[in-house]
This record gives sequence, structure tokens and C-alpha cells, in this order.
Amino acid sequence: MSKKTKTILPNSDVLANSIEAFKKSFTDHIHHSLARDGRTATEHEKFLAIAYSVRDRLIDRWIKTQETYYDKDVKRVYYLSLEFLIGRTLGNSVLNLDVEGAVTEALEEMGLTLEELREEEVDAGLGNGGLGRLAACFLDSMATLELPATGMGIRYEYGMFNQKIKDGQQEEHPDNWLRLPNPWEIARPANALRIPFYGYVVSWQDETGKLHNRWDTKDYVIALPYDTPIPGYHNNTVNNLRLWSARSADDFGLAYFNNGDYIAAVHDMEISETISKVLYPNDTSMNGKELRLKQQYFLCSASLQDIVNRFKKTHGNHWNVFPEKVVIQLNDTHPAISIAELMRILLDQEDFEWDAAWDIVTKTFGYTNHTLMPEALEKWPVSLFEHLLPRHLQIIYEINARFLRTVAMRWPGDVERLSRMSIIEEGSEKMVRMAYLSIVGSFSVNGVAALHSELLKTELFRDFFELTPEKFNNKTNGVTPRRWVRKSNPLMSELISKNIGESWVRNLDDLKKLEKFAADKNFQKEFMELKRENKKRLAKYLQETQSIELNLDTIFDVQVKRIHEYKRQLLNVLHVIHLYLQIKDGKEIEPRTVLIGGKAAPGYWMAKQIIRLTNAVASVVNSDPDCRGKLALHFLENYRVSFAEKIIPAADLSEQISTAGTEASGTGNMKFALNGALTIGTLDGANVEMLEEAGKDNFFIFGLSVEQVQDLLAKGYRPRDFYEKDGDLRRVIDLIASGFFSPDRADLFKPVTDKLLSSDPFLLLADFRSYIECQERVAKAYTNKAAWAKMAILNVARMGKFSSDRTIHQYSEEIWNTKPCKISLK
Ligand code: 26Q
Repeated sequence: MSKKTKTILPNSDVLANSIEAFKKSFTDHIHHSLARDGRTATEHEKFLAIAYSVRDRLIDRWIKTQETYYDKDVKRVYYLSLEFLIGRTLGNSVLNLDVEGAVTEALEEMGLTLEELREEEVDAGLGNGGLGRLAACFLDSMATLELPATGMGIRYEYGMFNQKIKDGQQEEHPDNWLRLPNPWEIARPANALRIPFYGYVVSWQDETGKLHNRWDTKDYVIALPYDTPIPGYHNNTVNNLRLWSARSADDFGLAYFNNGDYIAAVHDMEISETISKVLYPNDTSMNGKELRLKQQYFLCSASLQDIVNRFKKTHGNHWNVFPEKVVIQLNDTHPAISIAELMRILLDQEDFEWDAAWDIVTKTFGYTNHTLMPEALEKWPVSLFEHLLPRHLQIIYEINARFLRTVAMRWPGDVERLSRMSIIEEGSEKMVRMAYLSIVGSFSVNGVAALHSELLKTELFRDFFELTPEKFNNKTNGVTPRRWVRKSNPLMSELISKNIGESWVRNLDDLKKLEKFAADKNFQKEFMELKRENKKRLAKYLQETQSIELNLDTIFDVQVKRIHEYKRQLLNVLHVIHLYLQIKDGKEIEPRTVLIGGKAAPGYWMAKQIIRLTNAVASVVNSDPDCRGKLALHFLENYRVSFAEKIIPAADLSEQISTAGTEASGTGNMKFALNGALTIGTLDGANVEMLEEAGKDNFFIFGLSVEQVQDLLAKGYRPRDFYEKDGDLRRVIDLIASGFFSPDRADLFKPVTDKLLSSDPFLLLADFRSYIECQERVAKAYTNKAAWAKMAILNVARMGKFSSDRTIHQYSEEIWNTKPCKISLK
């Protein structure tokens, strides 16, 4: 868009936000976009028609936003991520556009409901869990704060798999989410780019003796961008999420075509399109497959070409201002090859000298780390790089050589340190350490909660912190209050707004004003009533979709998140078995419904065993008449964003029980607390900061601290000692080991108990007693409804810090140096 081109604004009459205008849009789309009439349109087509009607109203703001950024030549932030776990979009767009009333009324006048049509939308499940959902919350906050931001990712044809439980075990089913049209995306074939792979490096010297390199390759894939509008809350900003889809190059099979093997040529074209075919479903252990590295480079190359093209359109070759106009945030190390890619562009295409190029690169990138687990740290074989990205490997070697020289100067003779800090790990198979590349190539390195960021400095990246302490900082995660409170919990939102006004949706700290109602009997009553309504809504949904019957008069004790040993769903199950034994002993317990949900990585055997054990215990407990009305356990199938929106508002108790020092932050913990659940948790990740905000009287903390965990491991942890000392623990473990929960295969869960007794790397047995006692305090607290309500209300009132608006404000001020840009529609 040049300054001279005038934006052509559509007929404002058509796009008014009145009830009548929405009705007209809807029927127009049923007719002209979907070729149906009111009688033949399916429910899904009705969803599409209202989605198109809403999208129409985003378009002029979207165009205007992008035009304003260009005209004002603002500094932009690009958020690069292999995952954007968006979920559904209709409800969110309707809310942010402030057309909820009109859309609801328009649909009602046509005999439809927004709530029902919303259920027709399939989740955009383009992420695994926390990291992907964080990226989605950040998009909402960046648009709400009017920041010139663009998300860049991959348009996977298959997102996170759909989970089915068959005979108690997880089955993975492909998520073919694009089988139905995606009304939110717009393909931009005009902006497609070529992505090279493989080939070799050609080097030559010019007359002056300067060495030049060029990456020569015949293998290309086309990156086709699809844009999705990201509206801010009640403002005119509509940012862009650009997702790249792989297409074969037109001339791909030229050799075949020339030989007349047309069919073979078309068949081969398929192969290049596999790059964006499927999301890798593992979220902790890294998966060293070539296709994954291809996906990463595909995203990085496409995004950087796009970023550089946009920069050059305004600034030509004035590269010195690049870092003043562009900042790129790396969502973990997954897009870290961007660092080598920008170097390659500057050196080989823009003819830069090394130092000048490196100066620009290291002023451009920020890196966010999301994990302390060593097995999740990305490492790629040098041999794979050599084959796929030979020029990048050369550049990484040069970055490393120069970097190690600075280390050697600072610590002369410390060869140990050089090998520890090297970007290239030596060994039988040489590896590229992506985290070290990210640290060296970035001006900012951040963790995602205070504790996590401290541990990065003192443990994982200690050497790097010693060298460049100024790079290290913390940005505690947050969640968007629009989706996770205002939209998912309309009843609580209404109660809050009725008492303190609506400002909290944008300024979540305003929830503080609820403190004065915490002891108010009336408010407490309304608060507990709406919680019960939310429990009823969940119960109805579970009844309809999974034939699960819930008892509303029990504590809803919920743990939903990816299944991983470090998150300790197994500790939760041990507690359920303990309660079961209590009931069998004739003891009275506070009635409880334990809900556990989440996906296991398909190749993670132990995580799948935990699901299987949960279902096995559930079937015993739920069918035992002694447990009726007292204890129930259910595994919730296919946990995903849209399901979370129903589960979280219904929870009384939120389980955040990872071993201290393992969960970087957690974000589900924040969502639960903001929805009026109390937390039972360890001193891990963001729990520490939530406790600080809520106060220790309003938080159920148990277990070893990070220091205590470290001490115990240092002096030699012997889980069997805990087993032998604790009779309750012994009974629970023995019951599982005896085959009680697997009568057809008595040894089925032996590997689970054996691991607990032999190594127990996540210290379940060490924390068992403390957990049980804490759960007893929870049960006791729940008997006093007024006291419970007060604690829950205080939690809501004091969780303002955990808005992703606060997080993004800090990224913007402390890392990006970006400024808000108001969008005017005039
Ligand atoms: C890496 C290489 C190859 C294949 C897959 C991966 C991969 C993919 C996803 C590795 C890790 C992930 C996801 C990590 C993740 O979700 N981490 C979570 O991030 C949240 C947001 O910061 C935190 O709140 C959680 O504590 C953290 O576990």
C-alpha cells in the first residue's frame, strides 16, 4: 500500500453492527457464499455464515491497521513460533469486536443461538500445550495493547491429534481440521516465497581477495501464506497471524516431465508438501526427525524473507536501522535457525562483512526459554545440518569459533569451559546445541516465571549468565482474560462487572476491587451459585459427550494438562487410591470428584501407562457401591482449548503438583485461580508468584522446595525408604502392584510401581505424605462453604498480575522497545 493509494472502504450500510445488518449479512452468506437457503443450510453452514459475517467486519480494520503501520513506519515485533494453539475464533472475535449483543439478538430472531453455533467450530489445534497456547494469548494481548505485531507459524494440515480412549488406553486419531472450510483464513498466493533445501556451498575469491559464499540448490519448496485476523479487545487494531503452507514448486518435477513420466512427477510433488502436513505431538522430549528440522527452516526462511522484503520496501539498503524497525522473538529454540538465516542473508545476499552482519543480528533477536528439562533441549546432528542446510552449518561454525574466542579471552586456559559452552557438542555424533545458538545470537534471554528465570541463570545456562548477565531477564507468563474469564465464564464475569464495572477485562488488576466483597455473605452466595451453575454446565456436557455422570455436591478436583511424569498425574491417582482405601476402611471423607485429562505424546510409553492406570482405577472406584456419592474418578477424553473453556470454570480445586524445579511456569494454574478455583500446588513455576499474590492462607502448598529436592537428590534419594516408613503409601503401592486394578493382567502396572520404588525421578514417594496431608486440609476447608468462598474470591481478586496484557507490556517495554500505535478508521 503506498501513501497515494486510497483505501476503498466498503458500503458502511452493509457492515453496520446493528441487528438488522447482521441478519442481512447472515442470509447473504447463506445464499451467496454457501449456495443454500434457510431450509437446506446445515448447522455447520449456519456457523460459517455467521463467521463470514463477523469476518467481514474485521476486514476494514485489518487493512487499516496494516496500512497505518506502513505509513507510520513503526517498529514491528514478529513472534516466531512453531505453535499457535488458537482454539475457536468466533466467540473471541464477537467479544473483541463488541458485537455480542447484536449477533446474539440477530441469531435469536432467526431461531438460532450463538452458543450452539459456536459449538460447530473446530478448534485450530496448532500446538501441543502451554507454549502454543501462550503464543495465542500473546496475540490477543498484543492486539489489545495496540502493538504492531505479527505472529508467524506453520499452517499444519493436521493439528494436535484427537484422543480417544479405547479399553482404557489412548488412541490417536488424525485431526483433519481443514476438511471443513476455515472461515478465518485468507490465502495470499501473490505473496508466496521459495524455500531452498539441500544443495552445496560455492565459494570464490573476488579481485580484492574477499571470500564470497553462495548456497546453490535445485530443491525448492513454495511457502504459501495464509493470514488470520487478530482483533484487539474493543479497539480498531486487527493484527495478522501469518501461517505458511508448503506447496511444491511448479517446476518441481521438470526432469520427469521432460522424460514423459507425468504421473511420477505429480507424485513427487506431494513429497514437498509433507513439510506442513502435521504438527509433531511431543512437547517435552525432543524429536530428532529430519522432517521437523525442515519444518523449522521452512518457517524461518519464509518469515525472514517476508520480514526483509517488508523492511526493504520502506528502507531500501539502510540496514543500520533494521534493529530499530524489527524485533524477532523466538518462542523457544524451535525457530532458532533464523539467527543463522539472517546472517546468511546479510553475508551472502547483502554483501555484509561478518562483524557488521553480526551486529545487526544480535540487536534483532530475543529468545524465550520454556523448559528446564534436559531431554527437551534441542540438539541436531551436525550431519543432518550438513545435508539439509550446508551454508547454515558453516555459519554456525563461524559463530561458534568467534564466540569461543571471546570465552577463551575471558577465561584463558579454561578448556573445560570451552567444551561446556560450545555451540557444537563434541562426541561420537557431533550435535548443534540450539539453545546456545539462541543465547549467543540474541540480545535478550528470558524465562517464563521468576523461579524458572533464576534457575536458568544458576543452573541450565550458568556459564552464559556469567559471560553476559545483562542478556538475562524474566517475563512471568500470563493468560488473556478475554478468553479465559470473560468468554469462558460469562456468569462470573457478569457478577464481577455488576459490582466493580467492566474495566477488569482490559485492566485485570482492577479485580483487586473484589477484595472488599470477599467476606460479603451475599456476594459469596452469588459466587458459589454461579460456580454450581458452571459445574452443572460441565456435567451436562460430559453427560452428552462422554456419558459421564457427575455429582454436583462434591469437590470438583481437576488436573488437566499434558500427561508427563514430571507433572505427576500419578501422584494424584495415588491419592485417589488412598481415599478409596479410607472409604473401604469405613472412614468418612469429604465427597470428591477427581477429573484428570490430557494427551500423552504417542511415543511416551510411561505417560500412556499413567492414562491406562487412571482409567483402571476409575473403573474400580466408580463401580464400587461404597464409593457412591463419596468418590469418583474420571479421565476426560480429548482435552483441548475449547474443552478447557468448559472445564476450568467448573473446578473447585486446581492440581498444580509438578516436582519443584520442573515446570517452567504453567499457565493452566493461572486460568483456574482466575475462575475461582483454589490451588493445591508445589513451590514450582508460577505457583510461587501466585502464592505470593494470593497469600498463604488462600493457597494449599505442599511438598519439597527446589533446594530440598536438590539436597535429597545430592545425598542419594532412596524412594524405598519412604515406602517402608509410610503404611498408607505402602498399601497404595502394594494394591497397584498386586494387580487389583488389572485383574486380567496382574503385572500390567508393575513397571509403574517398579519405577517408583527403584528410581522415582520425580520424587512422588518423597512428596506423598505431604500431599495427602495437604489434601486433608483442602477437604476440611471445603466443609466451611463461607470460608471457602472467601478464599476463592480473594484468589480471583488477587490474580490480576497473571494477565498476558501485563506480560506483553513488559516484553514491549523491557525487550522489544515497541510503541503502541492507535488505529483510526477515518
Ligand atoms: C522440540 C523438538 C522437536 C519436537 C518437538 C519439540 C517441542 C515441542 C513443544 C518441545 C517442547 C514443546 C513445548 C513446550 C511447552 O509447552 N512448554 C511449556 O511452556 C509453557 C509456556 O511458557 C510453560 O508454562 C510450561 O511450564 C512449559 O512446560
